Amino acid sequence: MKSTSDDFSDSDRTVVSRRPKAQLPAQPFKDKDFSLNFFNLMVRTRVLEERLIKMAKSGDGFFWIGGPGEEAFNVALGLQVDKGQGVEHDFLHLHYRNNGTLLAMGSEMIDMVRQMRSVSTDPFSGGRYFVSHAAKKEWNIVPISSTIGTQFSIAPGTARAQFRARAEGKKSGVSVVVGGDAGTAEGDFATCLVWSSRPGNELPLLMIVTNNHFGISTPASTQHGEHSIADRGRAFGIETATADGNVPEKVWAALAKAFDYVREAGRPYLLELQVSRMFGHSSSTGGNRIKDEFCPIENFGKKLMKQGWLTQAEYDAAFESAWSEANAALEIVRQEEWPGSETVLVNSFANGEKAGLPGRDR
Ligand SMILES: Cc1ncc(C[n+]2csc(CCOP(=O)(O)OP(=O)(O)O)c2C)c(N)n1
Repeated sequence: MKSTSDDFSDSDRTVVSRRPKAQLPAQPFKDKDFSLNFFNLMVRTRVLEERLIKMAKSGDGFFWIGGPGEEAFNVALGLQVDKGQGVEHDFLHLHYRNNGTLLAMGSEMIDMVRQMRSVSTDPFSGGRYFVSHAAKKEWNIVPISSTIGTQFSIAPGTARAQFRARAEGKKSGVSVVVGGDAGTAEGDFATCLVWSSRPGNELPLLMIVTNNHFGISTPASTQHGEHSIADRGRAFGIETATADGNVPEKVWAALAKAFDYVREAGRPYLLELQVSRMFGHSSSTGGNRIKDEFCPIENFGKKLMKQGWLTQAEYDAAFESAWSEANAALEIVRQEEWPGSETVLVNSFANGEKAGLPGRDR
């Protein structure tokens, strides 16, 4: 997609978030260190995705899907979320394009490289699920689903637990659910709108639709009669907004406003973000760079250079350093083992004990 604007001047806002204020400057993109850290996380996210794409193409993996083009959104979400385990912290019901959110939260590239190669050391699924499908109990990251939209009918569950905690006067985070534009055609999306907005039972749930204007190869323009997807929330009395998800300052501000609202009001919020899809849908559609797709990293890099905070040499060095990290991760992972057949039922709903295999939990 084309970004709606590359004007960065007036979108900074005071950050009010559950994260300790000391960790984040009040005007984040006026701070050089914060901006460069944000840029580096975007670069590491992009390089990780390109490393994963090459793995799928060169026999080190089977299939690729991920989020190149969504770096600005991914990093902003990862830095704003209240990370932790249990209802006191935020729950994340993510999409399969959110590796950058995990990196911004503190995951290592090697975690995703391991899942791509399906090795037993994969921290998310022990080599049993495909790439970009994280799950991490310690950070409330609910297993990512490859059936599109289903996260929207699951997310009200954690939001409901948080609603109850709030009603009992306990500390509570919020739930965040992320999905694509095409996924909003599923009944799960309607379920989410209904269940999050029942009068007297409104849920602390932030719904985010990343609109890249395609469902695999179906243009969104041929599917959506509504003016914007966010408009659908209005019929349910849900606070809504649309924003440019490609410009760090804008997506940061939009997310901060949404998080503040959900945390403070304990009510749902629907945020639609316009994002790019820089390598197409997945390896099944080629995984090749799409010409003329707006690149959030090039754009942000140019802005940092204009401000005198980054040189072209430093820009290039950021990519080189990220590539060294990604390549080193692959070298390690190539030496690791695939899971044995004896673990095939671990963490599944099947009763492994009957088959003489380990039970449900490790
Ligand atoms: C229930 C279901 N139907 C169909 C598919 C096949 N499918 C995989 S991705 C996709 C398109 C998703 O588009 P969107 O929701 O806009 O997300 P994007 O991939 O563009 O981020 C489809 C139809 C699926 N995975 N699950």
